[in-house]
Amino acid sequence: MTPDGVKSYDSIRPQADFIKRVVMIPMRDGVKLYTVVVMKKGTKNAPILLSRTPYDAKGSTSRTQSQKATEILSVLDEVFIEDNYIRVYQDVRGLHGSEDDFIMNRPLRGPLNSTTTDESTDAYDTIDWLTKNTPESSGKVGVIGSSYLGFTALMAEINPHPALKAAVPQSPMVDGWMGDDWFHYGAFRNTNIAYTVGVTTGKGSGGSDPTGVGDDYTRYLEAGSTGDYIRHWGFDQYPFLQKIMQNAAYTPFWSQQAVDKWFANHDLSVPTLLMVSQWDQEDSYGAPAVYKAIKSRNKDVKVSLLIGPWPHSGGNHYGFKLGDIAFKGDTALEARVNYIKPFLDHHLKGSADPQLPAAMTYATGADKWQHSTQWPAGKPTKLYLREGFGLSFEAPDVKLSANQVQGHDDYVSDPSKPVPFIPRPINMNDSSQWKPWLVRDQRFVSDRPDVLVYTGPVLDKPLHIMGQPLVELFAATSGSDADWVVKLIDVYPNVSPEGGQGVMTMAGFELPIGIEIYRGRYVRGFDKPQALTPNKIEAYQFGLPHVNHVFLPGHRLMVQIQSSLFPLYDRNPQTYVENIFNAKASDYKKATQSIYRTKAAASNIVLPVVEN
Ligand code: PG9
Repeated sequence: MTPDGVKSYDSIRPQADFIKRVVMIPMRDGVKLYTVVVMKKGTKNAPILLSRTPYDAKGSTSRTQSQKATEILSVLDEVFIEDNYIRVYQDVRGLHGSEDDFIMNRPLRGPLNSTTTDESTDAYDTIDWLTKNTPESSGKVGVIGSSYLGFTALMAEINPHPALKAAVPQSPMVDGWMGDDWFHYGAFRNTNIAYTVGVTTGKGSGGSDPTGVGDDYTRYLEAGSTGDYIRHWGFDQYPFLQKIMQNAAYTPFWSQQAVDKWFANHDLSVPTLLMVSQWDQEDSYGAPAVYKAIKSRNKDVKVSLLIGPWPHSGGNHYGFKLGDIAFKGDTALEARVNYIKPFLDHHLKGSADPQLPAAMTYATGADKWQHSTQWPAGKPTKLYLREGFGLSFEAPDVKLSANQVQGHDDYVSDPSKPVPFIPRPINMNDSSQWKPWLVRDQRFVSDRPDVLVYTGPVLDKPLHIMGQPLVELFAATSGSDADWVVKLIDVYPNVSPEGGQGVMTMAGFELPIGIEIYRGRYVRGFDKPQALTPNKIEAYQFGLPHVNHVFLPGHRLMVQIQSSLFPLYDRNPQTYVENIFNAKASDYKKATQSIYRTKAAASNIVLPVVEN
């Protein structure tokens, strides 16, 4: 009998082109994990491709009620299942069909986990069992998966089972405070409240948060602080949300579970292809951070980074377009066929070595894949904010006048009217709003008085960047805390080549190439929040997401600066309070923000420019 109470899936689907087995795999502590094994009939001497998921192994292997393997599995799986791979999905400990309790991003055994198991031991035990109990297997295993599954793929590489021969962690959750799901540089991401409630309710089948409907902008604003929102709906009973509220700063709770720190201190033994999406609205931080950690330990280790023009996990779906941006072909299929599969075929089946370069990235704007021997590939080049709301590669020569009137641009940030991250009404659970938000035309906020807009001249030749743009912002606030949001934008020419209504969207389009937020209180250290001195200039430095983009002739560079991105990120009260989750209504105050562009305080973005 399978755990689902049927004798065998093979016996109930005699016409199917696949075999499906459901097994409960025992872990070292006796806990059994629900696992679905799928392969085409006739598969033999085949590698196993494993994904360990919080998103329902049963659902992941029954996309439709079809009798064809390609139709019950995901789009990602097609190229593998058609070519003699065994595909395995397993529910992580505590979710769906698996036994025990669920711990979000279960940390490795150690200070944060006093049990005898973690995701790395569960991967080990699973691989051990699968290789011994799957007669069709060749004994070689690869792990793959995006996001939470990317996290479990990375965990499998920690003290790996000898049969694990290759890993493809895609947009893995690596450091949830620094820049993956939970916070970005200290600003909390409200989207995750609903996620946490959904994933941890009813062993993962609890659905979304029961908070009613309506514009999220209004719902979160009316609630007060994010802590008030969480308490109002009773979500403070969820252990992970409690942990989040207790660990608003970069405490050991976050630093000790950051997966890149493990890779910075241990040798990599499993061939690894890391992936991230250029417009990854959930986990833009993790893959490049792990790549950097591995290379900083040993620059000769063969590890590759693949960046595609997708939203989060987009490499596992169709990659023809994102929002209003269209690409030349199915960029996601191209990545699977040209890079991921040859990489896995080599390590799992002994096929020819595709000799993947250090980085394979899709140049948006130029619409082509490019190979680089190092990442970042561009040369750091400062793009300065200039007087008259201009941008230039020439540094400003302005001195701050004695009365401080010259040399800065100001705006008033009012926490009672935060800048929306997408046009209202907002429903963060609506994937049609959520997935493309990072490529949303920014004209919907360009005219707000609390958004500063700096624009460069019309380009007469292409400007190509490959790497991570770095923000160096010299700014002051009249308050005692502040958030700084910086957006690097590609402004399309204000022409509509075909003239008609239908193509007007792209005339003057303001395409974000990177958007990031930084919570000012951490300027002296992420573990050392402190009140800002009103009107004192501070230097804020932080990275935008990694990109490969060509700004085409006729286009212009733009930088926008603002102090909120609501309700995706919680509001900064702009008055220093110890823990923003507990800010009171009276703490939320307007503040005047000043962005400096003088010789001594020359705000800029360091662009990784490639000379073509
Ligand atoms: N990035 C995912 C996630 C979202 C929110 C919280 C935790 C994880 C994921 O897609 O798995």
